[in-house]
Amino acid sequence: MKIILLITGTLLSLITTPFAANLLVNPGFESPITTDGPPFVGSWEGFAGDGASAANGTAQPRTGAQHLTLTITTTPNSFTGAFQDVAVLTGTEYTFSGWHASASNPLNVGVELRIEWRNSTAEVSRTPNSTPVPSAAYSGFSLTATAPAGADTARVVYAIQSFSTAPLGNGVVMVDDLSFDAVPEPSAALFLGLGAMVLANRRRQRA
Ligand SMILES: [Ca+2]
Repeated sequence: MKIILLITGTLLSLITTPFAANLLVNPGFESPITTDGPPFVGSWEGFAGDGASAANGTAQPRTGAQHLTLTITTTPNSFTGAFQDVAVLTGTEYTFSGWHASASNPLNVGVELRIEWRNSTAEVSRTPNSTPVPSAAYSGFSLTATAPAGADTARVVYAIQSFSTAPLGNGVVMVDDLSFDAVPEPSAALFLGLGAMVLANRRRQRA
C-alpha cells in the first residue's frame, strides 16, 4: 500500500509539473519591444536596416490589443525583425511557433525565422531559415530543433528581408502569440501515459 501511495504521489507531481510552459517573455507583444542592446533575456529586441522598422502595432492583433509590426518600405536588400534570448539545455528539443499575417499583396519581402544556438560569448550554430509565407488572415508556423552541445542559450528570431525581392522590396508583416517550448521527453510522456493507465485501472477496480 505504501509503495502504491508513493508511486501515485510521484505520478501526480509529474502530472502537475508544467514542463511545456512557454519560455518567452511578452509572447503576445502586449508590452513594448526594446532596441537598447544586451542583455536580450526577458524582452524582445527589435532590429532594422535602411527603410525598415520593427515596432509594436495595433492594426490586427491576433489576441490582446497589440502585435509586432515589421515594415520594409520600397527598399531592396533591407531587413527587420525581433529576437529574444532564452536559456536552454543541451540535448533538449525545443519548438518555436507562432502566428503571422500580412495584408500586403503582393508581399515583396521574405520571412525568415530561426533559432540561433549560443554560449555566453558567441553563436554555436543555427537552424536553417524557415520561410513560411503569411497570408491576409493569421496562420500558424512551427520550427522544432535540438539544442546542440556547447549551447546554453537560444536566440529566437523572427525577421523579414528584401534580399531576394529587389528592386521593389516592400511589405508589412504582423506577428503575434509566439511560443518557445521544451518538447516533453519521450520517457516522460510514456511515464505520464503509464500513470494515467494505473490511475484508470485503480478507479475501475474500486467501481
Ligand atoms: Ca497580442
